[in-house]
Amino acid sequence: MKLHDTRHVERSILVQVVRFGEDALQVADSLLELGRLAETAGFEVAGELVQNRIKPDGGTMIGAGKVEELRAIAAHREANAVIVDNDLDAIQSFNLGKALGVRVLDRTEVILEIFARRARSAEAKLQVELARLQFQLKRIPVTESQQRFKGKANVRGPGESHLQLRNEPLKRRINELKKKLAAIQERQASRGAEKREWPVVSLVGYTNAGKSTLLNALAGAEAYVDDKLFATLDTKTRKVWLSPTHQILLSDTVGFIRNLPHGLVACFKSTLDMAAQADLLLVVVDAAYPHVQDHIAVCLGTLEAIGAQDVPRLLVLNKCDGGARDPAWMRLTGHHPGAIAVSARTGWGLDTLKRAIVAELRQSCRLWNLPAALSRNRLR
Ligand SMILES: Nc1nc2c(ncn2[C@@H]2O[C@H](COP(=O)(O)OP(=O)(O)OP(=O)(O)O)[C@@H](O)[C@H]2O)c(=O)[nH]1
Ligand SMILES: [Mg+2]
Repeated sequence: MKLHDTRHVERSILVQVVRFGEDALQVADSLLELGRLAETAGFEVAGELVQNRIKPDGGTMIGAGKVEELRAIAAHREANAVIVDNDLDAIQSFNLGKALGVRVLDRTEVILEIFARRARSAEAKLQVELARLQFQLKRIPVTESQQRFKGKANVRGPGESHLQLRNEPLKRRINELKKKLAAIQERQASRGAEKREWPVVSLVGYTNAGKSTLLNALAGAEAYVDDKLFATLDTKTRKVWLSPTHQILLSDTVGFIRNLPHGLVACFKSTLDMAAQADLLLVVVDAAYPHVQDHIAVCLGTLEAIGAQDVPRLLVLNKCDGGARDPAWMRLTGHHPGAIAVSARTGWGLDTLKRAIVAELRQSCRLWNLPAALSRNRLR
């Protein structure tokens, strides 16, 4: 598949439709986050348009009047792309693109674009290609002839068989990719089963919370860290000694984000399965972020979506650089009594975190209740 050429910077206008009753803070945050996503994907943000609607317009999401306004803004700001925070369906995307004469993307497409730029390992590349193709399949260009049939669900339009033909190669490639990914997953599962002599602890959490920095701080590893969303797509696992007698395998994972498309979650299944099968999850959040509760809620929702809701977990409030007097920690401690505050950057709180992991695994992990296995492993 030809990826869109993003070597030159595109100027974009962000668009958000706010529905009646939506939480004002959450939608404002979502728009800010869209701006960061756009910049990470290589776009410059040249303006914003927010519209309040009772419900999105079926044809263009924003309705004819706003389309005109948006076209004027895009022309005035010399923008060549429009990025919509809400999910567009095939018809809305087609109509908006046609009316505006610029490239139109929604949140999912921007995330896909970032993933395509970031994927390094063969597995991550396959996962991203699968996600893009599945997205493309949903968005197979809506031709004008098809549009005429919109709303007449039982009418078989002339475009339909043509469409089926166009879909065939896509579907074949999707099946091929799924098979390749399943084979990789099987190999990993058998290797994982052999290696599973130590408890597995997975770092999960909102993107940019500091998971990779924490892995590096605890394991002396060199995972890629960046102040960008979705810096990590290729997961790393490292051995970490928590005490002279307790070792764990600590793994990094791809970050979570609000409205993470289900298709993407499914494509990163093998990566996220590592979290679902872990003995303990460290749910890492950026405590300095003002609406951290929203991020915690997104994390818990995503854990449920990947079937990891029953894995024991510890909440780790990262970026408490001010130590015990850190304002974020002081603000949150009452709300999350079991949480551990740390600063992966300064190292503050890491010893407490290690002790908490040991205590948690002593209770829940079968491996640590087998002294013979432990001493055998220690001799290796
Ligand atoms: N101030 C401060 N910044 C931190 C801390 N830990 C991480 N960061 C910064 O936060 C940014 C994101 O860190 P990463 O470790 O890449 O975050 P991540 O959770 O792995 O992010 P993704 O892989 O994108 O999901 C980087 O700029 C880090 O330097 C911390 O304890 N304090
Ligand atoms: Mg990372």
